[in-house]
Amino acid sequence: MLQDHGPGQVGQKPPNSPEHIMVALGGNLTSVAGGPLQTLKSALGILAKQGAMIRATSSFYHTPAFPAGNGPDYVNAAVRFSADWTASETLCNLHVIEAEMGRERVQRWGQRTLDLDLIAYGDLVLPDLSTHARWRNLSLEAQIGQTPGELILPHPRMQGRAFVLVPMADIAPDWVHPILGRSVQQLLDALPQAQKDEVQALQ
Ligand code: PH2
Ligand code: MG
Ligand code: MG
Repeated sequence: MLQDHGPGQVGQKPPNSPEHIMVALGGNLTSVAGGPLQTLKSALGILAKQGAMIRATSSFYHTPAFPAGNGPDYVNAAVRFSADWTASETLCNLHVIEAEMGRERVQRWGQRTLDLDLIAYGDLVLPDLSTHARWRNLSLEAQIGQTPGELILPHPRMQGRAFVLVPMADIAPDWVHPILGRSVQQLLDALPQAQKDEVQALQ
């Protein structure tokens, strides 16, 4: 289900305008706000209070932890907004929300109360094409062992993850990846059906 906020926001801007700041939300532990669903809803409330103009929010989805067996199931969602923030200011504001929800950065890809990943900031590519390609093409093992010290945009793993692309297809199916040249819907269509079937909308 797609929820659009505010009058006249739909269809007036090209799909890759800076209106498209997009964040993936995920959590699989109880936070100060409650269970993961409540945590994600609270995070959206704080984001709006910080000054983000929310354009669309996805449904909330129940997803098995990735890699398989890596802790409790997640709730995942995605949000699209515009804001008077640079990409790095956006990242800082997301970290503030994670901290408010009691997020502790202990283990890479470990369990977490709230994970807010900046997926895209319009068409912006950071830091450059060759660095982006290196992060995008890392093996799964290397991905788990390495954390980039700088902001990489679009998120280097968005194209391979149904728990990111299914919610994104609710909020921006026509957004075109500025490097891969494929829309969110096309990226999602390319994923194995079994992966997509694991992502189930909460009623
Ligand atoms: N996030 C991770 C690692 N694994 N699995 C699911 N289902 N959803 C996530 O958001 C997720 C994950 C690292 O951020
Ligand atoms: Mg993440
Ligand atoms: Mg993260």
